[in-house]
Amino acid sequence: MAASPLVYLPDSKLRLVSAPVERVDDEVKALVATMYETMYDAAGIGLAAIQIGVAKRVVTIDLAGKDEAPQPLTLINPEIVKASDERQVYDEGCLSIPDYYEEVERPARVTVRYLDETGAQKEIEADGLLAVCIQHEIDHLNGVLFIDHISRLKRDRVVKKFEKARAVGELPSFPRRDKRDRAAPETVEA
Ligand code: K1U
Ligand code: ZN
Repeated sequence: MAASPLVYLPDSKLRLVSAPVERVDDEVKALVATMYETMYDAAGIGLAAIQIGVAKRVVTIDLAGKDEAPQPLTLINPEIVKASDERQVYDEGCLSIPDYYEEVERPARVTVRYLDETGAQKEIEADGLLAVCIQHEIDHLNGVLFIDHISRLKRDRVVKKFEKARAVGELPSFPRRDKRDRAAPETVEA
């Protein structure tokens, strides 16, 4: 299975609300395989199907480091059923907004109900980076981007930069940053 091209800001597809998967059939399994190829190829820790142009509620995640065995987690039709009052902050990035990072505050722990790649219903309790990543990906399924959680000024600035770059058929460049580590999110004092 080959990787698919990524969809970048300001593509309007990123604002679509993705449709629930009715049945985990061979077509969905093929989509999941393509998503893992694309995510690993792009060195991401997560991917929503809409980021490759498919408006279905499918997410792939793998937080394993370069030297660790893969830990793929497939979430189909994920739903947050519980979120903590406690919050945490993480410097988020997005494969659809390359090389741009900004701090986002979200619930520190979430419980998520989903279907796995066999169609079985599961529940997972997540904290730390996994909680950040799951919430970031579920946002994608609802047409929400991490830049929607930052100030309007910063958001307008980054959107303009990507609009200008698209007009000349490029992606924008940002000041060079070290390759992201899997740093731990920081808890926010109440
Ligand atoms: O959905 C996506 O765009 C993938 C995104 C997931 C994500 C990263 C960081 C915080 C929240 C959600 C990425 O994988 S961006 C790649 C990246 O910058 C990164 C990779 C490893 C650790 C941290 C960030
Ligand atoms: Zn993203």
